[in-house]
Amino acid sequence: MIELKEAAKILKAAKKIAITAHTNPDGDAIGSTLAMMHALKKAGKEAFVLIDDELPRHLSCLPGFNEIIRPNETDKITADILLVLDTATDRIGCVEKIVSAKILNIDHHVTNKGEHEATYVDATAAATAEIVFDLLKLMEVPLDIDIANCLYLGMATDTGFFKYANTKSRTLKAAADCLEAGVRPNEISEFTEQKSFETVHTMVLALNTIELFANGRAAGIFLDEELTNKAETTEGFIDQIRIIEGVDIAVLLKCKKAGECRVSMRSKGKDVAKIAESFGGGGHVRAAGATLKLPFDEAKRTVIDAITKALED
Ligand SMILES: [Mn+2]
Repeated sequence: MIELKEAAKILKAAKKIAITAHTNPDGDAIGSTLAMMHALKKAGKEAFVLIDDELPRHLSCLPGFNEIIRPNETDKITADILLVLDTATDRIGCVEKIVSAKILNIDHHVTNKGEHEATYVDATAAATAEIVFDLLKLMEVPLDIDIANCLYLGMATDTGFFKYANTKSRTLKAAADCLEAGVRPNEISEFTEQKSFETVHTMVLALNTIELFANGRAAGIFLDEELTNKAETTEGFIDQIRIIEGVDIAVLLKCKKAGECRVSMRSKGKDVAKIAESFGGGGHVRAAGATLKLPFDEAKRTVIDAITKALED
């Protein structure tokens, strides 16, 4: 593990930087990587973003979104540094294999154990974008509107628009600086939270699968393959059930293809990172997820059992 000023030094010394984040990218993953791309270019470096996955359309408002490269497994890329953001290096798909560069890993996931020497993890940061905000200060790269939009979106999406427990005064101060640089919060919200009619309709169908368990202390929505593929995005679905009175853990299970389900959990207190880790996933105390290589019914049973057991402890 290194200090953040060491990370700033490493980046300052590099000329060509490949930037990546986790597959199944969220607002913080895309926001942080694009903010770094803009900042590094501004500092006179060659910088580009590689994401080995489809990109969510609701993030396409971000400046630089169309420059993100989806790499091929057969590509060979060399760079001075591979900057891995918002995840440990195990969730970056083929990027891990095709890029030869020294790794610099910056993350805020408590489950990141720092496999590489140049790893900086701040689990108290609400978002990786919040760490990037500090990093750019150390690198003396001033915020411009592009960087600010990317950082603001990263912080906003990881904090449920500044309402989850990870929202600190430090988060709001960084967000305030982004507003000073010209960010319009209403525009970011309108664009990223906007959903198609079909998606809202699918949300209604998804909410119909709701189940309360663990004596009412947990609620879940469970999307089989058909429902999962109907939904263009499931962003925000879980927020509709985490508000239920008495519910500590809200869970969303989706099954993109047969035998592979993705579970996301949100809690008001219980450590869901621990539950996610028991499935080989990870995350934060109050927001975590994992992929289960199980058929839908079995995955559902496994998730309900694990959450019920955790709430009994
Ligand atoms: Mn994040």
